[in-house]
Amino acid sequence: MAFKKNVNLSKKKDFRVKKAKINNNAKDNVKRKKKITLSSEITPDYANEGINWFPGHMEKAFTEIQDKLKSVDIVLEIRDARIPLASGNELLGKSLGEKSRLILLNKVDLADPKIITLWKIWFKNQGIPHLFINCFEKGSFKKVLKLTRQIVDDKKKLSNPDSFKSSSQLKLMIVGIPNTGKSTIVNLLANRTATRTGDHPGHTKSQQWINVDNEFFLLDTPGLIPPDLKVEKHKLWLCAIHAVPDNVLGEELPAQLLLKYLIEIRSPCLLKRYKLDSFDLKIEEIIKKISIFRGCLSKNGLPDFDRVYKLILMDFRAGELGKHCFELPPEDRQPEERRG
Ligand SMILES: Nc1nc2c(ncn2[C@@H]2O[C@H](COP(=O)(O)OP(=O)(O)OP(=O)(O)O)[C@@H](O)[C@H]2O)c(=O)[nH]1
Ligand SMILES: [Mg+2]
Repeated sequence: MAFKKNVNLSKKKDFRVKKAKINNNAKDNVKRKKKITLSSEITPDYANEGINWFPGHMEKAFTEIQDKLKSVDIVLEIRDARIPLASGNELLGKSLGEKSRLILLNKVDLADPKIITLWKIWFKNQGIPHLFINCFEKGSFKKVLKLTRQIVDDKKKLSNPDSFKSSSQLKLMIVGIPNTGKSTIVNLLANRTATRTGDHPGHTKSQQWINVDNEFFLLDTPGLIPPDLKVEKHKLWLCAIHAVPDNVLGEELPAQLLLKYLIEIRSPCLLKRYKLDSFDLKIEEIIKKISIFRGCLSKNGLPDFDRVYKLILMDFRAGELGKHCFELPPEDRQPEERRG
């Protein structure tokens, strides 16, 4: 409880400063778009200091989650398998205290299978209860409920070995950053359309209880961005996977980072998707070629950057640019990457 008070106090103070910056921030975003020129090296300028990554409705949702914590048996934290750590929420994690937690790393169909193998080893070595899942594989959801019950039972057994009895009803709270598939998972667990889903962050606006055969009670919650986002690269990945609405930062920086990454790893999907014949071009040349190929040109024949960046992000989110993981487990990272 003391933790909750401290968090709220410091956040409220932060909020007043940030709120004042939001309007200016929207204007800055527009200015930044107009200013774009192609230089020999496109370096994202991380001038996003004024952006409010944790708006008022998220603070409210966070408080509501904390209020409900004591009444649930276990928390299912949904993350994105493409960024297994950066899609977590440290503040939320800390606020769980002793509450049981199962981490579900969703959208594994969009993630690089080789890197997922490394992550599975990492999570296992850390002793963190987890499952890598994707919502198109309905079979995996029986496993989710079985493991959920097992975690709750194991904890009960430990604290009360002599009079242990498995509960006939379990209350599960589903939390996580926006657009990771929380509501889709709730519907799959319930085996019906019990809550609305949609491919844009912030779809779920309020908490909702869903009864599954009087055995499981699922609490769907609105997505939360970690309020203490520090690593610039993580902010951009969260935008690229669409956990953050595109109008917050704009499409330019996430799309450029994505392109740079695909060029760096020499992604065959990038060449195939846009009929490119080489990676050995300056990034602005590649953007130009994509714009020509996809008909994203403005009247003066130059790339229509807004459209081409939108299109690159759309293709990536639909899996058209291949399966990728942007984070490696800490021990597999290069020394200079280990902090990010
Ligand atoms: N490729 C892929 N897409 C998925 C998967 N799970 C969910 N989605 C899609 O992700 C989008 C977001 O799903 P939601 O269930 O609404 O996500 P949410 O976490 O509830 O989102 P908010 O309520 O906005 O926080 C939808 O378009 C889903 O179809 C998955 O395993 N793979
Ligand atoms: Mg939702």
